[in-house]
Amino acid sequence: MSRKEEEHSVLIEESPVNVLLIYPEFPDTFWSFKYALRFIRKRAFAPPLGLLTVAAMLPKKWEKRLVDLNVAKLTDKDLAWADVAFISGMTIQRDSAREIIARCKDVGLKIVAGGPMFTTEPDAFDEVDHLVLNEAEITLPLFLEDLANGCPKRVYTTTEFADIRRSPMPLWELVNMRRYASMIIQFSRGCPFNCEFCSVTEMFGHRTRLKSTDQIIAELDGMYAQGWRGPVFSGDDNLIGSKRYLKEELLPGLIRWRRDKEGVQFATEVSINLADDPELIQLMVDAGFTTVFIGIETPDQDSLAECGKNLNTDRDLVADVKTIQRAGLQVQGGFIVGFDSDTPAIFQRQIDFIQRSGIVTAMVGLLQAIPGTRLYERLSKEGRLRDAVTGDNADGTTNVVSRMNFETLQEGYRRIMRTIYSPRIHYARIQIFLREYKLQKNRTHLDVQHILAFFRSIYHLGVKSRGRLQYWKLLVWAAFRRPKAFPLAVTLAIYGYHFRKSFG
Ligand code: B12
Ligand code: SF4
Repeated sequence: MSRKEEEHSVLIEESPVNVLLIYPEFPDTFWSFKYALRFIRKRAFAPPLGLLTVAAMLPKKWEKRLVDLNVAKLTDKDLAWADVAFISGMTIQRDSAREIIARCKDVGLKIVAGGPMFTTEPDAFDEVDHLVLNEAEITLPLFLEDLANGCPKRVYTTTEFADIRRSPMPLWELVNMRRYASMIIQFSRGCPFNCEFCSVTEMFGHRTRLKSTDQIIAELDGMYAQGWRGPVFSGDDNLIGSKRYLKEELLPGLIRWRRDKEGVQFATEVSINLADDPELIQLMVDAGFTTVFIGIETPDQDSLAECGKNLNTDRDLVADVKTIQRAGLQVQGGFIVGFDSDTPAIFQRQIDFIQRSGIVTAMVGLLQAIPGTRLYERLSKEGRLRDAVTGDNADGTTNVVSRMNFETLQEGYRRIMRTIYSPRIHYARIQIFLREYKLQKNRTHLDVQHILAFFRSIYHLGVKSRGRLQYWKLLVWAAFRRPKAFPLAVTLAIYGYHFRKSFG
């Protein structure tokens, strides 16, 4: 047997293989919700769905363990137990992934890696033994087959998109649900639109691929059977890419499923044209959706045209957001500054827009050019790229050589963040939102930790923090004017605390 064959023999053997599925740690970011999660004593937002899905595709007789570094430590014992490590991750988890890879190598563990970061920058990880890239539904069986035949290659990749109706049910049993604030599923992948800066269509295609309703119900049943009664985030690129299927199949299916269930509510990502379809919004609300994230990007028409976000042009975007809020969905928004068409006036316009729309959770970032996007190609031709992207589009960095003076852009960006999350503006925005928002019946699932979170917020926001007076004003206002939305007002106030802390 050659040395190479020997190296792989441990994986080919008929005896069970111990697979350690490792998810790297997120740094402290907008979406980490680190400071907010402490209030409800949770360690992370959601478990790594990619790894749980991959785990379900591995041979049944293989032993599997998940170590999500966002909720647990990777111990030497874990590494000693394992025969092979399967690592996933987004670009933002790069540093932690590198540390994990080094530790695996130190103890001689074979490494198989996949997921968004490895797919976008496969050349950056020489130490990885096998890069199983793109969607594992296509590439993993090829790797497993070659492995069984004793000839696994280093890189597996594809230009095809998987039929996700064949994706297996994620292995929920590997997850300690108590450590997470939310569970996660994925109804669909892909988006029909073509925004210049967006990497979604490059990675997941323009055709919306949906799981079947039965498949989704089975996933939810699995989660529910394991005791989950809280929020469920659906990691869609744009859930409403196929409206007919949603209206005729998925949403009626979810409505039926939720009839005898407690507590489960959904959040997802959609495009602004949801506002044009009151029937669809109502069905989503009836199916248990409470929150949608929408890429608004900018109120500037020229910048929208520049980035090809045609679906957002020539609309009254504030009115659209309010239509969705009035129908019963909270809108979170993504915003970008640094387009070629932007002038220094954009900073105040973004602040005004965010405030008027009552988008309490607004993720604002500098325009970044992600490899593989049309923007990256254009700027590369124009010689306007520098550095590598950090992977966090809300950290105030960019690899784009901007048309606007860079110091002006950075200072303007900081001003937006400082302003919209200052206690006075943020608490006022919560009120603007709650005045519009149609709260659904029985929507709020409160457990002991949520009640304790309220008392913790009194200490941290009402006693210790700057802005305590505004915090008390918000509580009094909510208690008298929107009593049923009181818990939501507290939750949103806690989010603001996280955004202030993580923005520094
Ligand atoms: C849900 C989600 C989130 C959740 C994360 C929940 C969690 N568990 O932590 C939240 C909302 C917190 C989030 C935040 C962010 N996200 Co996000 N997110 C998604 C989304 C919409 C779905 C991810 C998902 O669960 N998919 C379902 C699973 C089944 O798919 P998957 O993870 O890709 O796994 C498949 C393959 O990749 C592969 N695979 C995955 N892992 C492995 C491992 C091995 C060993 C193998 C063989 C295969 C394999 O097989 C799986 C099955 O096909 C994706 C877009 C998308 N459509 O995937 C973006 C996406 C992952 N996010 C992205 C980004 C940039 C971010 C943010 C930095 C900011 C932002 N733009 O939102 C933050 C960073 C997070 C943080 N904490 O700071 C990018 C990542 C790009 C990159 N190169 O890293 C994506 C791809 C969207 C995009 N194109 O812009 N996100
Ligand atoms: S609508 Fe959103 S997901 Fe679709 S291409 Fe544009 S930015 Fe990407």
